Amino acid sequence: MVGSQASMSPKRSACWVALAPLLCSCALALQGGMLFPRESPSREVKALDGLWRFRADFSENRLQGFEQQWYRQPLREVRAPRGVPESGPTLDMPVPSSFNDITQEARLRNFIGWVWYEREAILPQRWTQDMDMRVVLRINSAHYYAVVWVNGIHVVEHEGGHLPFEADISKLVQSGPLTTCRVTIAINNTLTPHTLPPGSIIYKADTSMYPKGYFVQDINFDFFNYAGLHRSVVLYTTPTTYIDDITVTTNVEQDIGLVDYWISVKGNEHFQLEVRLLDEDGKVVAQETGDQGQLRVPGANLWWPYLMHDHPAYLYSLEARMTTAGPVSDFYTLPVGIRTVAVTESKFLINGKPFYFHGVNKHEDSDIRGKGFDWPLLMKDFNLLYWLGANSFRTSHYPYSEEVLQLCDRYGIVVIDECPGVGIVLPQSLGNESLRHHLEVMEELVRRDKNHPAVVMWSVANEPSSALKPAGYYFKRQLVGIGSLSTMTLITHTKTLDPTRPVTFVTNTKYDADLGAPYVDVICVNSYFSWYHDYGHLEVIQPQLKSQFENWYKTHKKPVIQSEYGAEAIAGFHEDPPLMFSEEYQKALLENYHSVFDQKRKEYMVGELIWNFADFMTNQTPMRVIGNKKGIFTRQRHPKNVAFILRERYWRIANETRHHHSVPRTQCLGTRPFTF
Ligand code: GCB
Repeated sequence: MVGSQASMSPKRSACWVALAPLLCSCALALQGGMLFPRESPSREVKALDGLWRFRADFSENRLQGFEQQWYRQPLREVRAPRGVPESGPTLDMPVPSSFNDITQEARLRNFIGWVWYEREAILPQRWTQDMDMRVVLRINSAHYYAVVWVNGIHVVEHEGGHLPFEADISKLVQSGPLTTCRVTIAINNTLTPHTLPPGSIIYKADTSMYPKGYFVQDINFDFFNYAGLHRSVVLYTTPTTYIDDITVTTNVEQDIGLVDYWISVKGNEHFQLEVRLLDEDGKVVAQETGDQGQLRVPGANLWWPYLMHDHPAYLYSLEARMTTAGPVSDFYTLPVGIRTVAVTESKFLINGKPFYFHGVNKHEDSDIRGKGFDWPLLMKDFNLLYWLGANSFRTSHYPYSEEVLQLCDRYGIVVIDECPGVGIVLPQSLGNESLRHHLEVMEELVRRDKNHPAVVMWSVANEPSSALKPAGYYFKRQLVGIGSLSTMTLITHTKTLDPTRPVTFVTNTKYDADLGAPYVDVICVNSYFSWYHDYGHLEVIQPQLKSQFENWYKTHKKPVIQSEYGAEAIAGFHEDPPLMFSEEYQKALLENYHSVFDQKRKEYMVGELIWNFADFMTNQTPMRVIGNKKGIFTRQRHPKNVAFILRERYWRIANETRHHHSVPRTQCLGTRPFTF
């Protein structure tokens, strides 16, 4: 890669500087909610999916787009001033999708720096004329740093590639006789030691070996750094007085389901709120008024995980109706699952019953689309999870799209919701600057996902260098200096944001060296015996795995999840006796793990999550053959032999642990009315 730097625009650095005091004080309360844009009698949604104009800024400093203000006029009309070379024509780029694998250009696949997306949106007339209407632009995922303009006016910036952000653009679109608006989004995929995930730009200054200005993006995580608009960009409307956020927590007292709710309304202090809870037949089972309260549901149908109950994933609908003295009213409907989560010294409990995670780790990853959201892929994956008898997954190693979590709620797939804290290995990535950003990301994640019954635990990181001295402070749980938010570190902060769910991070540090483990609720351990060490020696797995479990449990007296284990197999490679990379080796490795799991799950082991659900793309390295091949399915979702082993196992475990409860109804999944 040639270029003097991949750095952000001057504007971008200015933005980070401006954020510093705010983040320093850790007064992180985000402004406003982030309710998923849903249609209702008072709200319209318009997705801007499809082809966008796209231009990567290949200029040496990557700043030509800012210097020439590409946002000021339609991208296709940009004419470089005399003497300055054109940065190239625009391409048609699909949204949602990563841009990397769409063209045949190697330099675009590996591009580091700013890329520009642009499209026009046609606005219904009432959106531009009705002054009682808000028009909001929402970007569901732009990886990694994004700057957004509407009709050439800067409206919002956002750091972080996996969580949504919004701008109220009502004033812009209601200020003249407009029927269209032009949305321009500049996105920079550069990762630094303080981004999440972190990375470093390495400049190769030796001109005898590299072209002038050569640099590469170094990363410490094992998946390709796909970039672009990975999820939908939408425009949606609300009334000017509107339901801004809803928080729901649930509990159960005997057979009474308790739904506590808090609703925040913006735009006017004078409003009335009516809240109704409807069952799956549309019958009102509880109602309340006011912006907070408790809905009581006698004989409640609880939300149970898949395979734990005859009618898993029961969802109620919470309908909030806000009215004002004037003509304005707003309606929002939120799916609600009533369930409890608790952790004891050796158990993970859902609705008071022991829950065993038999599931997978996933990635948002597929051919051509990269990390782009895709409904057919998503449905295929859920069908495979059901086929497999998997009841859970971890969103390794970043928050997945909201549609994924909505399907988990609806299908009863339990989720460990992980933030993008992966590859935190350099000491500077455990410093205050990184911590501040990490706290903010957790705040954005909890704000987005707090109401999903499927989400039962937060994971604040994957395999950080938790033996390094600063890790103790970074992950800490206690409040140092009462009353001062600024002293809350990662786990405390997350627990304060959401006191209803356990918090963990996933470790590969030794049990007696891990400085973060004392603060987690559940120990999640990754290990690759007979793969990354003792290669080829399957016979070491059982003794090593036994000591792993015994040491962790003895030290911490907390339930343990095997959060990753696995082996690479290239589909169709066969060897007997088993050799590494053959399907037989993958199978034998798993069987050795399983025999230890079967002993330990009688004690304090509460889950096993295979690495990985499917093969996925990584950076090119001598360790990877066109990506990581530890999938039990190929990247195209074809089963390897081991998928059948796991399927047999998961169904057996499910049948052993299945609970029968008194709710007699049965209903086919997929037949209920389903609104996004
Ligand atoms: C790990 C990481 C995961 C990798 C996996 C592997 O421990 O958490 O991101 O892909 O190992 O296959 O090396």
